Amino acid sequence: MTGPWWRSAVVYQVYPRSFADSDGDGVGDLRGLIGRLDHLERLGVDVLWLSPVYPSPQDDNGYDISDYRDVDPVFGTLADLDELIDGVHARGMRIILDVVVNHTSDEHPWFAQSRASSESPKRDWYWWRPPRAGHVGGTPGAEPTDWHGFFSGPVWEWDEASGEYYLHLFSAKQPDLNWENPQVRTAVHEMLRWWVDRGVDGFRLDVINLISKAVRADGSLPDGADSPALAGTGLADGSAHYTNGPRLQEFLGELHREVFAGGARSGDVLVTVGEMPGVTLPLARSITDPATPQLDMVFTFEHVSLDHGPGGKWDAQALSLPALKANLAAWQQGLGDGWNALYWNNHDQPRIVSRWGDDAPEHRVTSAKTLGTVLHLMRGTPFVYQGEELGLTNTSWPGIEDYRDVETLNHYREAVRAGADPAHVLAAVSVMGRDNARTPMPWTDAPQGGFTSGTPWLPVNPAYPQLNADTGWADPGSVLHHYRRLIELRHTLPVVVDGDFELLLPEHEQVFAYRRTLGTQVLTVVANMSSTPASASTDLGIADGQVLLATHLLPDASGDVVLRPWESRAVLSG
Ligand code: ISL
Repeated sequence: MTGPWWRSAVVYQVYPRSFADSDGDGVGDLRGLIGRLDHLERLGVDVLWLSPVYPSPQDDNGYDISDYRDVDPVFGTLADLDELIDGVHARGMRIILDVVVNHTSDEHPWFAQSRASSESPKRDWYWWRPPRAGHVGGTPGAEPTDWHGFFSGPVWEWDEASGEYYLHLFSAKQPDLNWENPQVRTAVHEMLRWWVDRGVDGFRLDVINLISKAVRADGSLPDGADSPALAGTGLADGSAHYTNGPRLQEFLGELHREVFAGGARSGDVLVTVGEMPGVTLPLARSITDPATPQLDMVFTFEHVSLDHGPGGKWDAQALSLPALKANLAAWQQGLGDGWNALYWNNHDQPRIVSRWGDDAPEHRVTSAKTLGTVLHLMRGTPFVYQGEELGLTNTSWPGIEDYRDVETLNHYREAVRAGADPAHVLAAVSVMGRDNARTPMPWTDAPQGGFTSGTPWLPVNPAYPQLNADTGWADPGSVLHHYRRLIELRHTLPVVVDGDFELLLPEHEQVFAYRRTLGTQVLTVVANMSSTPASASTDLGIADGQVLLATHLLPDASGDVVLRPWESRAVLSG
């Protein structure tokens, strides 16, 4: 197989708060994770992506960092993290850290110094702006721009003491760093090199396409555009002014030169993946083009936005399979020399088996397997999010008081204040809320799924007595073993890594089919993505091939393709 090691790798994301708790405080930790590395090794993944464990007030579960060079006591110590890095390496795997450098916590010393006075040498490390002309600071409408934040409400927080506002695209406890200031960039480079020296193999960079803001020559920022999703909030969509901004590629190129080009301590190349809400395909192609080194991969949000309605994320609608196929195929074929990051799930997305599969008892296992097959046999590096390999489902609770996620809680408050029916908002939250992804990992059928001996910070999925890692390992027909085989196929079959991609049956409403070709090797994937039987009149040429993986025992039928609900097959010929 050609190219750097990460082209044939599979990444496994651990959200440490929900992975494994070693000390009974109900929150997962590093020692818990160290004790579960066998699970990852057995699954066959190559890379562990660790969501943030740095010191943090935990306003956004660690995506609000108050010290970039230590570990929060809730997760353990720096020595535990060193041990994790060694433990991962000893198993022949690698580890990448999640770094959040678009913003810090408001409790980071940088921000404390910046806030201390308008004369502070660090004042300009963040975005401080006076009230809108003619308005009194701290009153509604006085914000420097009318942008709506990712976590509801305005993106500006009034600071009475210094008489200015600071910018926070996320929660008020996550002030945005000012990347225009070269000192900020140097500080970020130094911090990242410090982690490389400690032995990490790369980074996942949080919302990294938001770091360049469209600031005018006079220092002002433009107002946003009207959006139906924001009706009733009095705020506008400012994303055009902070997404994929004018200096983004310059900053990324500099990051590459200053940090990534140096490689890992092991002497190997590092791997980098940038989270990029709102990234376009041409931009992703340019960012991941090895000829102009910036990042190795980016996470697109296009496919996971296809079920958003006119009201946005909280207005979910049915997925159109032809639209999903068209989008994924465009990314498969449109990245040029760049490389895809393939994902269905992470800690921000609802569980895929509940979202686009069917989590009813008769379809959960097959739909989870089929979704896995379709994703893993495409071109790119697949990312598995903890629990996805078990076919873990969404969970919902009766009242808003049971939810923990800052995005969900803020949205609920804002929507209800604007007049929405609380039951309706709660229903939307149960479908799309981020806590769906954050219920603790069920390991065994013991109380709390073996996640903790105490009370978990978020309830365990009630299905845990049957749906857990132990039962998965014990059953050769489980989703877990299916994922293990998919990962093995990537490691053993060059066509999975390097093959060209061709979408078949683009208009079919139920069937997702594609062909990968490398020389004479042809891999065909055919999947019924629905809960009813599907047939395709076309001969897909799979009758004579070798079946590599199938959700069902093969039917007696020969050439014609008739698929049972959620049936899928991967067939190799040539
Ligand atoms: O979750 C989302 C869907 O509404 C996104 O808006 C999400 O906030 C966005 O993808 C950015 O995510 C990343 O940065 C956030 C953090 O809360 C997320 O967990 C992280 O993945 C702020 O750091």
